[in-house]
Formats: sequence, C-alpha cells, structure tokens
Amino acid sequence: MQHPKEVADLKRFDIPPVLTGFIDGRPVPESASAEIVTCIAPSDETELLSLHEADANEVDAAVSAARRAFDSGPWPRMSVDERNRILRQIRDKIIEHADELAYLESVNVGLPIRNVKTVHIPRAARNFEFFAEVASQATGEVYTQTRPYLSYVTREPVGVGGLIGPWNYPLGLGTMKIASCIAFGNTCVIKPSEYAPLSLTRAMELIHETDIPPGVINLVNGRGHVTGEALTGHPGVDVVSFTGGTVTARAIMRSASAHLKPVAFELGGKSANIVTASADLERALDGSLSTIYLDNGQQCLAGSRILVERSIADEFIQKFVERSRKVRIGDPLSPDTELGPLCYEAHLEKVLSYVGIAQQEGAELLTGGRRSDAFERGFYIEPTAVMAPSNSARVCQEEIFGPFAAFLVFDDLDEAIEIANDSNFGLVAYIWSEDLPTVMRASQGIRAGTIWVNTPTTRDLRAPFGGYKDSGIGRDSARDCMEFFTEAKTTTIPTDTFPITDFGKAQ
Ligand code: TXE
Repeated sequence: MQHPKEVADLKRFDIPPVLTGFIDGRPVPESASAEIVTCIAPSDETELLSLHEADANEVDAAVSAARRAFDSGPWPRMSVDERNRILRQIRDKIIEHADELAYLESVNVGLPIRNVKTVHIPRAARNFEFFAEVASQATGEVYTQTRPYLSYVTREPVGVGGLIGPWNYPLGLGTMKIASCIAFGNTCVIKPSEYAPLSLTRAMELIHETDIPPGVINLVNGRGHVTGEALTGHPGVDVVSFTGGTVTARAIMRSASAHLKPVAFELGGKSANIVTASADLERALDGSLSTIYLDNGQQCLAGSRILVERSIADEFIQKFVERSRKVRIGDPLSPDTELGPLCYEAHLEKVLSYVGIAQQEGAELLTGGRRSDAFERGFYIEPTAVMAPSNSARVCQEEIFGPFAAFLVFDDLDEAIEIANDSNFGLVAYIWSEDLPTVMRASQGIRAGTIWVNTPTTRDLRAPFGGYKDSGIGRDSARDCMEFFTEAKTTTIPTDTFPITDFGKAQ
C-alpha cells in the first residue's frame, strides 16, 4: 500500500541539482573545471544530482582550513562547557530539520523512511549530545606511587581528523565520526560516500547556522580514489577514521602509513546468527528476519549466516521463507515499506551475482534471488535466502551486504561456535537461547566484537563497537573514541626536593 499524502509531504523539500563541498564555514563555489560525478536515485534510476568532485587542491584547502582552526582558532581553546553548548545547538538543528534530513537520506540511499525517521535521524542528533556528555565527564589519572613524584595524565586533542564515511548510513555514521572527533577539541575534514552525499552535505549548512567556528568541520565531496585518497594521504591530517569495506581499508592504511597516522576502521562482517532449539522460536524468527532485512540488508552487522540447530531447522527455515515472501518491497518514502531499493546499480549487481555464485557451489535457492518484477525501474531485489552447502561456500565467507541470508544447519553448540569462528570477519554474533549456560558458552566462545543475546541489532554508544580480524581496527565507544581522538600527556612534578646527579661539579 502506498501513502501518496505522506510521500508528497516529504517531497516538498528541495534536492539541490549540484553539490560541492563546505570549507572554512562556506559552501565551495561551483567550478567549471571540476569532475562531475552523477548520483542516481535508487528508487527510479533518475539523475538525483551532480557532484563537483574535490581534487587534491580542494582537499588541501579543506585540510588547511581545519589546520588553521586547530592551530590558532578558538575551538580547541574553548572551555568544554562552551564547546558543549555548540554541540547541543547542532543536536537541536538536526532535530528541527529531522523530516528534511530523513527525506534526503531515504531518497539518496533507498532506506525505508520508517527506520530513518525513528532510528537514524534521532541517532545523528544523539551523537552530538552523547559526545558532549562524554567530553564533559572525562577524568584524568594521577600516579603518586613513585616518591617523591606526582605524575598526572592529561588528554589533549590530537589535531585534524580525516574522516571517510560510508554510504549505508551517511548521516548516522558520518555524524558519529564528526561528533566523536570534534567533541575533544579537534577539527576535521569529512568525505561522505560519492553514492550518498546528500544528507551530510545539507547537514553542513545546518551545522553552520550554529555558533560553530569556521574551519572546525569541513566537507569534501568526491570519489574514494580521488578525493578520499588525497585526504587520507594528506600530511596535515593527524588521524584517519574510516567506515567501509576491507579492500578500501587496506588502501587507506597504505596511504596513511606514509605519515604513520593512526587509523580506526569499522569494516564489514559475515556475522553468525545462531538459533538453538532452546530459543523462543517466534522471537528468534522475528530477530533473524530483522537482522538480515532491516535497512535493505546493507548493514555491517547483518546476521547474514543463519545457523539453525538440526531438530528445529526445517520448520524454522520454512517459516523464515514464508515471512520473507511477505516482506513489503516498495518506495523508500512510503511509511509501509519494509524493504527499499539497494543504494546503487553496481551494488545491486554485486548482490545478485551471489545467487549464481551460490548455485554454482551447490547452494539451494530458497526464495528470492532476482530483481523484483513489481517495479519497472529502481534497484529493487526480492528478499533472498539460500541453503548453503557448507560454511566454506563463498556466500558464507564473503560480505554480500544486501537482503541475502545464507542458512547452515548444526548439530551441537560446539559445532555452531566453530562455524561462527570459521570466518575472516568477527564483527558481531547473535545467539538465540533461553538456556543460560548455552548463552554463556556462545558468548565466551565466539570471536567477535559484540554478541547480541536474544536480541536483534541494538547499539549502546557507551559500549565498544568494532570488530575482530578483518572487521576492523579499534572500537567506537565513549572511551575508545576519546583515546583515539586525543593524545595522552604525562606531566611529572616532584613533591619534595631530591638529589640530581651532579655532572661536572667535582673539584
Ligand atoms: O565501499 P568503500 P564500497 C562493504 C560492503 C560493500 C563493500 C564495498 O561489503 O559491498 O564494502 O562497498 C571511500 N581512499 N561496506 O566499495 O569503497 C568511498 O568513497 C580513501 C561495509 O561502496 O569501502 C566511501 O566514502 N577513501 C560498510 C568510503 O570509502 C576511499 C559500509 C566507503 O567506500 C578510497 C560500506 C580510497 N582509496 C561498505 N576508496 C560498513 N562497515 O558498514 C573508497 N573510499
């Protein structure tokens, strides 16, 4: 069912035909010589907008603005309370413009508006409030054990952050990077994904209606191998924070290594979702559908390998398939839509290519596996599930990043844990069981950064989030972000006089 009124109401917001960057508090003027990157609307394949790509000179201007704002501007020198007042102004701006930002995010990425409105926009606003709170509650360390000295540790902002955002949650994850970077007194340059630049670029205008000083947050738009590489390799950038794929992460690490820049990487996953016979099966079914189909399955934390205990497997998988066939595919702007189009065409092709890959390796297609024929245009795909031949199949080892579940059957928990760990990734895992020892064994045995027990995706910003193995380097959390975006400084002072070696005093 479509809701023409709600959809029309959202379409009152403008989409600018051309997007540029935002440097030193001002939009970058359009340039006749810029490379043009065209963004396509995933729901109908029309041209959404043109990006004027930032070249190395523009990136240099953005980094120089961030450098000036850090080296001599007011931001790092402000009281924490004053900075927090401005971070809260940014939060309020996002809330005030929530409908517009939700519309832009949904139109550009294809995310169903329902979840964008209720989860992602509130999260974007919360990011600024949360890191304002973290910065104001930060404590130091004092060591008095080595007498007669007192050593205290302070944390100072690290400098300029080079932030590279992904396309799946441009605003939620982009603002997380910005907020966690600037809350501690740093300045930054962010590059959104070339596929999804709209919401974050608009947010820059709104952010600059607050008292944020110019140059604290700069944005450059463009493709990864041009704009992104110029940013991560720039000598004026002190640290790099990246969310995206593992292949790109390796390239970024190489370019950051020239200046020994610390990197924080939040990468992909192939997370095991273990459904045991001791689970509340109705809730496990709801949770399993949700972790793989929510936000079109374009989530690093998707439960994309569903491991089901043999005694319940047939019934569980049959119910999963029945429910998959009833998922409402549609216009991402319609409040009823559960599954929108994938973000861009090459990504749709990548996701669909795994149907053939799976079948060649002996997998059975359980449902979906093709473009939805309900739409003449748009990157729509049916919810897809396969029964994998074994965990070594590519559908169980590679991140597909779409509404595509691979099922495996296990006989006991040890086997399930072994399968879960037999992966190059280690981002999250899900365990469904009402039996405490089962839950505890799974939680202790699985090598992943987060274990969700009887619950689909739930983020607590206070707790570390990030991956083992190829799923990343570092964590996001109050403490981890503070440590990444600050330098520790130890100051040692004697509390009494003490003898100092007297070189050259001998008569
Ligand atoms: O992402 P990329 P892609 C995974 C998912 C997806 C795969 C590839 O499996 O199918 O990655 O997606 C910028 N220097 N995730 O290719 O390339 C790029 O412009 C600097 C998981 O679209 O990782 C964009 O801003 N920057 C994921 C950002 O990197 C570069 C979210 C991410 O793009 C660059 C997205 C370079 N050389 C994809 N090359 C998650 N962890 O949630 C590209 N970029």
